[in-house]
Amino acid sequence: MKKAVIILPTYNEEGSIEKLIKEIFAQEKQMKIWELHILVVDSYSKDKTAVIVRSLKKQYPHLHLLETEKEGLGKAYINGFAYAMDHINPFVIFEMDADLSHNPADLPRFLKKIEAGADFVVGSRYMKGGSIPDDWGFHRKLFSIVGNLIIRFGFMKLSITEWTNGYRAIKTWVVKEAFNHVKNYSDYVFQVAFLDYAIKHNVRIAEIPVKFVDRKWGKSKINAVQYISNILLYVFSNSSFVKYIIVGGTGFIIDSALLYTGYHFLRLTVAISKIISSETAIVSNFLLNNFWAFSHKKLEHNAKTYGSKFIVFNLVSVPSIIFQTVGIFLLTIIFGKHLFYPVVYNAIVIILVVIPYSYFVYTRFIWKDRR
Ligand SMILES: Nc1nc2c(ncn2[C@@H]2O[C@H](COP(=O)(O)OP(=O)(O)OP(=O)(O)O)[C@@H](O)[C@H]2O)c(=O)[nH]1
Ligand SMILES: [Mg+2]
Repeated sequence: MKKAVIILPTYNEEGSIEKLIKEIFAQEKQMKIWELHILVVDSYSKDKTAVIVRSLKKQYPHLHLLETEKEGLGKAYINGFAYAMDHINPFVIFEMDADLSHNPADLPRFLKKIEAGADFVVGSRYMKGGSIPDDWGFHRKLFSIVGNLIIRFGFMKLSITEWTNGYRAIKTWVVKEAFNHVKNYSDYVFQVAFLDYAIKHNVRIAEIPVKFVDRKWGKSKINAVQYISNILLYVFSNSSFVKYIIVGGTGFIIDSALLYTGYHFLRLTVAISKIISSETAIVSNFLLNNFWAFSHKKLEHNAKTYGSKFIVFNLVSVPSIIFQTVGIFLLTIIFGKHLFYPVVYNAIVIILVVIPYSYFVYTRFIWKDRR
């Protein structure tokens, strides 16, 4: 038998905890290879949550209770992970809300995905077959949907539809590896940080659809403003795509300044000015991308790999210079020479053609995933 531990973080969940524990253990009947354990991580609830769990422990030997300070959802999970690894030694660890928003009947489907080879299974409300409650108010729907979209586009990882829902099954080795990263995030943003870590370390991720139902009992513990600002801050400081845009912006300023100087002050031709400005921007972009934007995929530390990758970087940048030179030429024919010529035309070509092209080739040929 393989052990699966379902961690239930609780703060004042006396109205739902007993029903939830019974429903989870009832799922075990239809499981052949899994032994279920439940670990309730209670942050000294002011109601009877812990009292109820303690009395149920007599009936269920695989029910565990860990009591911790109230330091946020992420911290409760971190403490729960450490306890589960030390005392229960499971093969899989589940995250699950304790307010009956997550349906225990979904547990076998998570485990099927694990059996099929996934390391990290996400319960998604936004894929086909999943849902958020119809009766959520407009604001709540908007926050949830827009929040998830910002994260998906911020990380340019469109294949993952759900980042914030805390219904997940994760193999213990992944929890162990990610522990030092996620322990820095004590709040709800912990969920985003954990999935981000898993993606960057090539963990096999799978999604299954889940229907999220509203809590019928008790109060939400979420602070919306703090939650959203923490998520935005995380995306801005950890997304390669956002950093790539900033690096590109710096390169663009260097490129424009040199192009303008070459053409207007040094009286060089547009093509020569363009080659000088582009090559300088290429060097700056290579260094910034390598040591900052894609630093988690940084190349081996030696002159040989830097040298060969720099040559590849230059080669894949040649089409960009051609796109820009030809683009400026065509736009000049159509619209003539105007203020700041040729800088504005250069900018148009960069935004429409060069940025999407470069991101595509960089992530596929230079800072590609280590697999
Ligand atoms: N141990 C512990 N559990 C917490 C803490 N904050 C939230 N939780 C639990 O985490 C789970 C999710 O929190 P919720 O308040 O339901 O957040 P939500 O599901 O996003 O929002 P609602 O469904 O509207 O309540 C629930 O089981 C909470 O009891 C905490 O600081 N410590
Ligand atoms: Mg909830």
